[in-house]
Order: sequence, then structure tokens, then C-alpha cells
Amino acid sequence: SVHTRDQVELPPPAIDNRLTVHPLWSEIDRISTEQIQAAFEGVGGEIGWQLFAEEGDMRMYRREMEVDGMVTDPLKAMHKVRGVTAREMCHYFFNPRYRYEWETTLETMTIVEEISSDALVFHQTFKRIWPASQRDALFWSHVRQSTDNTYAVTNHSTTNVDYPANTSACIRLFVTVCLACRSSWPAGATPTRENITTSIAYCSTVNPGGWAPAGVLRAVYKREYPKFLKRFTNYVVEQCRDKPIAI
Ligand code: 6CM
Repeated sequence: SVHTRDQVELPPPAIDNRLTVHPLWSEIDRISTEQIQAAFEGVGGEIGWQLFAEEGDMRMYRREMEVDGMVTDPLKAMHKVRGVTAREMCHYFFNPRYRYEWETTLETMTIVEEISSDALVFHQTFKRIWPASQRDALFWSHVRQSTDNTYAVTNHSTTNVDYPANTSACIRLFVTVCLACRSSWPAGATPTRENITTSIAYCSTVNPGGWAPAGVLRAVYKREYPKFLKRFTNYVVEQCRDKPIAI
């Protein structure tokens, strides 16, 4: 049935063997581990994080940072979503089949390499933001279970000879993103769509890779990140509504 097929494609509970023999494995493992750990560290006690968006259970913070005059503000968002699991959240974030349905900044997406069931390499182009040049990105994406009821997707820029940077109309940007999710439900109860809550930590650092006006970029981020997180989480809730829960 449709449900059986969807279940099979959910993030695997253990690392796929094909990934561990790939040349990128040690980098993917190291960066994913670091990102997942950092994602769950709070922003409360740390200096420099400013809250810039708040709506319901969603909070978004950024730290103003510039490298060679380019805005590279790290972003960190926290959210709580009811009725879906960490594994389901990560499934919809990782799987390219759904990406155009929730990602509004995307122009094109190409799967450059299928490393394993839990790791892919993507080339994406983004909508142009006036007056800057259009951007593209090439990154690996890895989904894993970290601890019980905790799944995460990490995306990080890489290179590929067939996709050279800055040759066409696009400037290559560099990205490190982590979506880390942890589910909880009342102690002793069986998890259901009615009693489950998933805490989300989303971290993103983008280096625009070439000149882009700081004010415009910060304005785009301020508008687009909250829009993305609300749209994506609502999308997953809708997709899961009538499906059996996948822990
Ligand atoms: O994490 C997000 N999406 C993932 C899947 O696509 C992936 C993407 C990373 C690239 C992030 C680059 C953002 C820079 C976009 C600049 C162009 C904006 C044009 C806006 C025009 C309407 O990790 C969600 C990323 C959400 C970004 C706001």
C-alpha cells in the first residue's frame, strides 16, 4: 500500500553501510555530529544572539557576523510541533520528492549523487534577489537518528568537478544547515498523533560567496526564514494527518 511504501523510505534507524565506505563519510560524520550537538545547545545564556522573530512556539535568533564584508549571520530557530514525529519531520526535509512543495526560495534542484538511502548530494539554484546575482549551491545532505526519538538532517557545501562554481550566471554560496528534531510524549503512554510533541532546532549559516548588499540580504533572511519554518512544519503536519504514526 501507499503507507507501506512511505514507511520503507523513512530515515533508517542505523547508518546505511554504503555511506560509511564513501570518500565523504568522515567529513559527513564529523560535521553532522558537531551540528546536531550545537543545535540542541540553548541560546539563552550565550551572548550576542538576538531574537528577531517570534510566533507561537517559534523563536528565531541571529548573530550579526561579517566575513570579508559579506553577511554570514548564524541563525538559530526553536519550534515545537504537535502531532508529528522527529523521524517524519526529517523524512520530509531530507527527501527531494517533497522539496518544491515547501521550499519557496528554490528555482531548480538536481540530485548530483545518490550516496546511500541516508545521504545525497544536491545542486540547487535559488530565486534571484535584486540587485544581487543569482546564487547556486552544491551540498551533501545526510539524515540520521542521533539518540532515541531524535533525528536530524545536516546539509553542508561540497565540490564536484561536474558542477564548477561561478562559471555560469550564478555565484556559488556556501551553506551549513542542521534540522534537529526530538519527540516526546507522556511517560508510560503509547505515542499517538494526539499526545506527541516534537521539538525542533534549526541552525543555518550561509556565506553568500560574493558581493550582496548586507541590508537587502538581512531583510530577505528576516522575511524568508520564519516563512520557511512555518510553511515547512505546517506542510509536514498536513502530510502526516491521515498516515499511521512513524516513531
Ligand atoms: O534549509 C532550507 N532548505 C534546504 C533545502 O533546500 C537547504 C537549503 C539551503 C540553502 C539556503 C540558502 C538560502 C539563501 C537563499 C537566498 C535566495 C533567497 C531568494 C528569496 C526569493 C524569494 O538547507 C531552508 C532554507 C530557507 C532559506 C530562507
